[in-house]
Amino acid sequence: MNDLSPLVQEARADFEQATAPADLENAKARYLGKTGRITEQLKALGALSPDDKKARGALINAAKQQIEAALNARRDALADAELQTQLKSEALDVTLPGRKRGAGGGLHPISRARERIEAIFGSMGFDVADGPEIETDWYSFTALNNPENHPARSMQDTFYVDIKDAHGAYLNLRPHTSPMQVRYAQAHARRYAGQATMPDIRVIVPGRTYRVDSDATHSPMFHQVEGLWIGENVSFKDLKVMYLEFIQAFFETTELKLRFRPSYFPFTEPSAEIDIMFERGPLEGRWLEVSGSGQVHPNVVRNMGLDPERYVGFAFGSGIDRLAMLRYGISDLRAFFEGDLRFLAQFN
Ligand code: 2U9
Repeated sequence: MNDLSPLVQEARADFEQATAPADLENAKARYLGKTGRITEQLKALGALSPDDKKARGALINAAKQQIEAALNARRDALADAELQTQLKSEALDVTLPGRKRGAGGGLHPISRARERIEAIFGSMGFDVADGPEIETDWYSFTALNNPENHPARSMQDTFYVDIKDAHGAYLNLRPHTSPMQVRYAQAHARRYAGQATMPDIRVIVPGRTYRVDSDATHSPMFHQVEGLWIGENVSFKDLKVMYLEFIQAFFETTELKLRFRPSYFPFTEPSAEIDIMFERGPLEGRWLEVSGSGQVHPNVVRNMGLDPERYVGFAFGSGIDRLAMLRYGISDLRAFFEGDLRFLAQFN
């Protein structure tokens, strides 16, 4: 009983086994608590002689100090381990990429398609014009060889505004961008009136257009791009070459075929639908209608203020939405107009 080092060893081992602070406090009580083993030893001192009490007391105190030192060391170790675990669980990986704020918006796929179209035609010497969406009857229909009460008007059935023009006809939401081509051509003709020669009219008009139509492939508001090339020496050959150039640039491939298929439009004669067929890729092997076209009708040339005996040319019209659907592989037109950011964000 004289040697207290086995007790100190036992306490040390006991403390080592404690893996949680509560276990350690229980182990402490077994040695230093009210009925702990060191406390018992101290209590037993009372029965000893003063000399023995002094010697024994010093031994017990030394042992007590060693046990307390072991206890504190273990407390520190446990606290340190707990801190390490906490640090690990709350670790911040500063090498991770930061969380970005939203991209802050981007171009709509239809705008991207329109910009591509403008850039391509721009590079081929075409001007880009913009004009009113609310039009008069004359510009939307009559000037385009589509007289009042003619059944061909139903091809461009549109919405009307409850306001009448100077001739008593209701204003309309333009069913195509052609009215602006007429306005552009008129301005061009006026500018060069009386001069010996006039530079060719070469213009595209992209913009919003309206029809009474609504399903997976038709929207009451849609986007068109129409082109016009008028001059003294313009032929269908120019249309074919120009259109092939455009479509190859737009789809970034020369692996496609072009086909002109006879059609009817009031403002062109002869008229043709333009179909393309990809020789590769997901749309391979199917003829796809991408545009209408034709030689501008002499009546329309006259309505521009030009002599149809002298000036001829061609026009074409495409749905920008349709071109964008083909280019980006979209099957439902309505996705363009629903404003779903999960759809829109894919294009930026
Ligand atoms: C003027 C004279 C003639 C433009 C043309 C088409 C044929 C045509 C449709 C294609 C798909 C409209 O968006 S769509 O539904 N357009 O088929 N457009 S020729 O002819 C003009 C334009 C202006 C002064």
